[in-house]
Parts: sequence; structure tokens; C-alpha cells
Amino acid sequence: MKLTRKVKEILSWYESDNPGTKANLARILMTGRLAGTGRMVILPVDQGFEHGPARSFAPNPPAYDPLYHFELAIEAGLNAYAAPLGMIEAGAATYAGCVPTILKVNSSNSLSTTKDQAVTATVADALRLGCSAIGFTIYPGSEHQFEMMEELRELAAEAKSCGLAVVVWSYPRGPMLDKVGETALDICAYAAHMAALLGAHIIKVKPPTEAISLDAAKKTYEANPVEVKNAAARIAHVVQSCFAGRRLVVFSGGEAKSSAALLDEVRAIHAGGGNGSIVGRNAFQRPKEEALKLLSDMIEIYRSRV
Ligand code: FBP
Repeated sequence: MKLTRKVKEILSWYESDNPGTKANLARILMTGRLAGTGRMVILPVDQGFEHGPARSFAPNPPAYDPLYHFELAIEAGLNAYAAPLGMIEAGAATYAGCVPTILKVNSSNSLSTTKDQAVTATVADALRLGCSAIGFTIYPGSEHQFEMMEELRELAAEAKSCGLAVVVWSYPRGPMLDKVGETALDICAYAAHMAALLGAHIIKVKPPTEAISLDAAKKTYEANPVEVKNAAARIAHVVQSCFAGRRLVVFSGGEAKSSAALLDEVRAIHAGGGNGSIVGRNAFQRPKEEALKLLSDMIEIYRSRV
């Protein structure tokens, strides 16, 4: 496989990584219909843990089957499939080598009252299952944020030493943040930056809104305004916050919405220089043909010139 100039450039940003980790990043970047472009679309299916099986899969019952998600990612020509241990184990042999996988090594659930996640898989599991990366969620702002960051430090160091890549879901939540604050532009950029500081190769955040939430940041944003009404400018600000674009940043899809609304978000991510989308519910909660059409339309946007 010959790497494109773009992928070589991206790999050069990760100056401390060993060849194994770079090869795994390359594997993700060189797979699927966006291979070689530096853009990615990833399918994450940890919602069974996060929200429960019915809320996740009842809208499209074939999605109760873990193999469905491997098929969806492969048929759609996606870059990778991310899921917790049981989901990856369920199709590990059938789909070995068919699509890069990201093992989600911590998980939360909707029965919990605390903003925390349990470590539910190991680096050894990721290696045994042939995964390209581990995935880890932090909740900046939660009462447990520091323990989560310390867990990530240990798992990321171990993963990197074994040649795996590290994907960080950085989702601000906790007593200081209301619903608006969780996706406010300043908070989103801050959360993405913290993931970069923690050594993430790929950073996953929610698309930012036009709100500026942190009082301490308001003055700075007034003096150095970001065009908050423009979704692409907001994305560009998050990208800039990830080491001036030297880290891969992907944006989540959120709850099920219309194809038109999702594609508008994708256009903004593309125009703002984001590296792509990590879209779960908006993919697997649609009937498969509809999901394939939507994913194909997203990929076409990412393949187009800005
Ligand atoms: P969606 O595209 O379904 O939003 O998936 C992205 C994701 O990060 C999942 O990996 C995760 O389960 C979910 O969002 C968590 O969302 P929330 O914490 O808002 O419930």
C-alpha cells in the first residue's frame, strides 16, 4: 500500500510515535472510500452501553446483532468501526482484517448517577482482537475528571508502547456545565485541547454551538472574536485548538436527525477543516439502505474540494 502525500504529512505530526502506532493510524486513514484523503468517517456503536439496547437499536432491530455493524461499516466503505469489548469480540473472527477496529476501553451507562466511566477492556484485549486503536472517554468538568485523565494516561502509554493508536472522546459535563455549556464553543475547544494534551492521536468532540459559556473566557473571545454564527468557523476554531491542526479531529453525529441536517453539519466540518465524522445513531438507527445512502452522501462531501 502506497501512502498518499496527505497521509504522510499527517503521520509526520506524531513525532514521538513508534512505527507500529503510525502503521495503525495509516491503516485507519488508508481504509474505505476516504482512503488517503486525510478525512474519515467512523462508525461508533457503544450506545447500547451508554443509553441501553432499546433506545439504541429498537428503531432498526437488525442493529441488535453485533455483526450488523461490522457489515454496515464495511459496506459503506468507512475508515473504522469503534465499539466496546463484547461487540468487537462478537465479530472478531468473521471480520478479522476487514475493517480497522477501535476498542472502546471505558464505558458509562444511563443507570449511573455519576459522570464517570468504568474501564471495561484492556490494551491486551485490543491487541488480541487485532484492533488499530483504543478509544477512551473523558468528561472534562466532571467530579471524576482527574481520575479519568489518570486512567487515560496509563492506558494511552501502554497502548502506544504496543503500537496502538489512541482515540479520545472528550465530552465536557459536570456540575459547572449546563446543557448549553456542554457544547459551547469555548468549552468544546477547551475539551478538544485537553485531549490533545493527553496525547490523543484522534480527538472526538461534539460539534460546537455558538454559545460561549465560561465567564473567564468571555473577555478573551470578545477581544479575539470567532465568527460564532458560522458553523465552519466554529469547527475551524476547534481544529486550531488541537495544536493548530496537528491532531486529527472528528465530530460526533448526536441523536437521530434528518439527513439534510446531518449533511449540513458535515459540510461545516469539511469547510472548517475537521477531519471527519464519527456517526453512530444517525447511521445504525436508519434502515440499512437509507444508512448506506446517507453515509455515501457524507463521504462525497468529504471527497469534494473545499
Ligand atoms: P452518536 O453519533 O450516536 O452521537 O455517537 C457518538 C457518541 O460519542 C457515541 O460513541 C456515544 O455512545 C454517544 O455519542 C454518547 O452520547 P451522549 O454522551 O451525549 O449520550
